[in-house]
Amino acid sequence: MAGDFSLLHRICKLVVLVCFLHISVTLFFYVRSLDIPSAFVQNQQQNRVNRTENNLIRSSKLPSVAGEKELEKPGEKELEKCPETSPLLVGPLRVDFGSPVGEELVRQQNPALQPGGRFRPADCVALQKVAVIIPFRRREEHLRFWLYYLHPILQRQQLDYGVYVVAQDGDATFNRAKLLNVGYTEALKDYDYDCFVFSDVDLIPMDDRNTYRCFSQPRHLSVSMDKFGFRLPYNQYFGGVSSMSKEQFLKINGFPNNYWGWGGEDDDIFNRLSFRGMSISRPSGDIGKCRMIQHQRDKKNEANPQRFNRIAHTRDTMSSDGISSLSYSLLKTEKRDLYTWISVDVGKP
Ligand code: UDH
Ligand code: NGS
Repeated sequence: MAGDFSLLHRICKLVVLVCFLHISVTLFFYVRSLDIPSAFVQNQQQNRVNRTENNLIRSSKLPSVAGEKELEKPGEKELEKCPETSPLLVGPLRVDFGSPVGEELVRQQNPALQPGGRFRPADCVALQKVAVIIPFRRREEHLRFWLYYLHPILQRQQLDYGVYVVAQDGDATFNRAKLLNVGYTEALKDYDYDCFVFSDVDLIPMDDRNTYRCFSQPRHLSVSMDKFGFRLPYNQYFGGVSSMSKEQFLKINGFPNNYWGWGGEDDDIFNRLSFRGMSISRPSGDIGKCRMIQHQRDKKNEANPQRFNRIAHTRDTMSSDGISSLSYSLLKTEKRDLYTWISVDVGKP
């Protein structure tokens, strides 16, 4: 009986010892997990390892202006790639054109802009280098609204971007698509852009998740315009705002040069894309909402009576008419505070 008791006593002591050991080990790890400074150092070290293993990119501390070579300098900061989705996005935006805005206000609100309307994020390397090209003639008030709304959006989208306003000089009939070809050519003289966004001056996105960048297929961005009741007017519609990588743009020989006046050039671009086997990528109707600044039809941009005949022959004309046959006279390139101004003589019909 006494023997049984001492065995039980020894088993109990063993159990208590095991429990004590268990509690001590648990306590040790718990206290270690509370050790914030050392956990932080550990994380930092881990981050450093990850950065070296993954695509480590070097870039100067301050974003440098377009055209500068990316040379490593002493005191440089290592930057990682920006994330796929910018953490700075806020979603739906209030857009109204009730009271006019001045350029001074836009300058004040965008202190990080470089001359020529250039920007790149300071704390990460943008995923794409985007040239935003605006066809233009005598729409100064619209341009101020565009700059006021778009600069903050494009910066929140963490893009390495530049804005190019391509202004048709003189009073000849307007030629939107040719101006876009000029914008593509001139922007590439400025910086090694890999993506091109073509935007009318009077269209403002209502949601910053509608990223002004390029996708694996050409992108139509202005899919849900207020003037069309926030829906596509027709499935093949490719007007307003669109984006294309350099490769996609060259695959279709750029845009047609011979659409003078209003209408059809965007349908020709759509035809080019489909004849080259590409499809159109679009944001959802919700994210793709945008407002158009109301206006009257411009002078010297009357509906082009030849447009129906031209779009019926895109297949035959696209390889001879496009970026490969573009000719124009460059009158002036000026790096203004909020955009690069390109004044051009595109000729006449
Ligand atoms: N554009 C100019 N100046 C012009 C003509 C066109 O800057 O004189 C540019 C501008 O970027 C515009 C784009 O080219 O947004 C497309 O012009 P558009 O006239 O083809 O298209 P928009 O949507 O007007 O501006 C369509 C006709 C509206 C008639 C409205 C009648 N109430
Ligand atoms: C189509 C035009 C397009 C134009 C679209 C929307 O009819 O160029 O309307 O125009 N195509 C032809 O005329 C062949 S809008 O209402 O925005 O002025 O983009």
